[in-house]
Amino acid sequence: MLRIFRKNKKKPGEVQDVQLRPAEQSGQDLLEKRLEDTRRQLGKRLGALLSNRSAIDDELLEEIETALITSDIGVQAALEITGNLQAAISNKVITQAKQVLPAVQAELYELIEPCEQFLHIDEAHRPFVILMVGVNGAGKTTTIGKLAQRYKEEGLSVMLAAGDTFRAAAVEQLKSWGDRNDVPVIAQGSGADSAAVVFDALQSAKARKIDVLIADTAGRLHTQANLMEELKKVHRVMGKLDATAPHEIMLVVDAGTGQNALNQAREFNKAIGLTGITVTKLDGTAKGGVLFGIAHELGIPIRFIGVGEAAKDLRPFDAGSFVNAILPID
Ligand SMILES: Nc1nc2c(ncn2[C@@H]2O[C@H](COP(=O)(O)OP(=O)(O)O)[C@@H](O)[C@H]2O)c(=O)[nH]1
Ligand SMILES: [Mg+2]
Repeated sequence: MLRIFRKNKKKPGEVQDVQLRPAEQSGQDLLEKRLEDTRRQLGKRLGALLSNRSAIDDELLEEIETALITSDIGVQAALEITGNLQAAISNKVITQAKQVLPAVQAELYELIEPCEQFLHIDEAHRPFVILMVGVNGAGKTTTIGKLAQRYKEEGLSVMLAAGDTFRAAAVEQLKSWGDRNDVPVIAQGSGADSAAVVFDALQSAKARKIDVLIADTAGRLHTQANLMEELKKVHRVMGKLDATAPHEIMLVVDAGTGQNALNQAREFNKAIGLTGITVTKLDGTAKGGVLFGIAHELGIPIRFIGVGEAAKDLRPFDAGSFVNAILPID
């Protein structure tokens, strides 16, 4: 059962509700199943800690802190949560052990809820340009394919730009997603200038009145500095055709890399400024807690989560269902 209900955060004139599809709304069981490893790491461990426990003492708080830290939530966020618990215990807001788990759940929700910001494809921008960045293997190209399918299903016209020109296979991979979804892919073959490919694609998307242009990029060049310079160049050339583009700079990180995902978010954000994050491969990892670390340190909107290989396994990030899936209270 869902214990946390989404608060109505909508301010007048502001559209920021997560738009979950019916299958996503009713797919809590499936989400729990896909997030099982993280749930075992965090939820079951905390549950075991707290069952048959009557006294709330310092030892308990320390054990909770350890459980949170080893769930990849990050030291800072874990300390903040246990600090708040300590305060609630001192103030007699929490007086019984059975109140602790719901309090942890509420803390986790409060921490991550600000990052629940749905990516709206703003009609004021046509094409709406999404620049995808992230290290090799994070899931960029796959996520682009899934997004292409999602937006097509919503009736939007989509175009893809094969901006990862560093690896020959990357262009082919993007083309096959394009073929599958009947979406045009602008490419120039491997070794081409990434910025030139993206420039061409944006020009073509404008001429064809495409709704959404999604640009793939390389995840590794000869050095990290080279990569960041290339991404800045891609950004710059887009600006020559549309001063407001890109409208989203989305980092893709693999949850399974744990604290490295947080490092990547930090580095990419510093170099090029991120407007959103997608966290992939939450199925098959116990490190899903890293979302809280990202939320705590960077506060960047978490747009989507990837919980499997299929297109439908890319879900808009919804804080309530995520927290309920990894730390259910029954
Ligand atoms: N299980 C699972 N695999 C994923 C997910 N997202 C991506 N992958 C896989 O991760 C691998 C690398 O993805 P790719 O898109 O090529 O990464 P890129 O180098 O960043 O473009 C592929 O085998 C994908 O199928 C996910 O959410 N769950
Ligand atoms: Mg790729």
